[in-house]
Amino acid sequence: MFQSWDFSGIIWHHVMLTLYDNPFSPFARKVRMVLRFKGLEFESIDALALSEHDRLVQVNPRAEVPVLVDRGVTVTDSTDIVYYLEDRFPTPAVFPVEPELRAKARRWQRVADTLLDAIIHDISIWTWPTHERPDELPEGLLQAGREDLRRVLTQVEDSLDAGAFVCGDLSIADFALFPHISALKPLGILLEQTTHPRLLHWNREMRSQAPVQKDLDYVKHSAFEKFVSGESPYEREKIVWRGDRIEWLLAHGFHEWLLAELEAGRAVVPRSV
Ligand SMILES: N[C@@H](CCC(=O)N[C@@H](CS)C(=O)NCC(=O)O)C(=O)O
Repeated sequence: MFQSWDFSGIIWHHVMLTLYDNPFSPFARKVRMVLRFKGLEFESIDALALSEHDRLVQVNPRAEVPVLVDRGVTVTDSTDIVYYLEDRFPTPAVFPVEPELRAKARRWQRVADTLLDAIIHDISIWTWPTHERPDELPEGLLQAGREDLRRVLTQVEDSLDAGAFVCGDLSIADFALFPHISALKPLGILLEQTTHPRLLHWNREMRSQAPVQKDLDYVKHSAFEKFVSGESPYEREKIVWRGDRIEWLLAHGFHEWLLAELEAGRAVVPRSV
């Protein structure tokens, strides 16, 4: 590894990092923002493209992105990847130093990854440009999602009392939350100045950060490339349902809908080993 400086003053580490990636995955987006925040260059493979499936299974039998490969070390799961990157490239850090703030950052990463992701995934599949759904949203699902989202967003609003970012300085909590918060508007869930002034301010601050800006551009450019100017390279019918996303459906009584999806072969679960 060697280091160099560009004119912006950022130290760039030249290492061979490969990210099994996908432009639209919130977990991959979190990892990409952390990589860029740390000034790391990486090679990206859109591993959810059907043509890359076999390569993805070789590094992750669950066939999920993101996966990071660094000098023959393979790390799966976005949170494990973030821990690995923090250990290997400690500065700039994405975890706060104080134990209390570290616990807060870890909690928000978990809430973003397991709860916000589940709600947004489960209510949005009918809007995906990849899948042509034969059915309509089951009655009550969108409302249940909106209610739970309101509750979580109020908690984020309350936790933004210390400054512009969730844990004071920009941290993993912000990078984990951002992909989900930025998915709300397309779902018609708007943050209001009267109820969520701090979140709106946070959203603006986040969008002005270089790693976030760069990722938003990448997502936008990829959406055009994959869905407008070319033919979608992704799966069109099946949806892979992992634990948290199933749990949220079951918690709201949509087991019959899920069963019908499983029976129709449209719902599948990840391979466990
Ligand atoms: N816990 C995992 C979850 C990763 C995950 O759910 N990835 C989804 C994309 S958002 C995936 O690869 N799904 C497989 C598929 O859609 O084929 C992490 O944090 O990395």
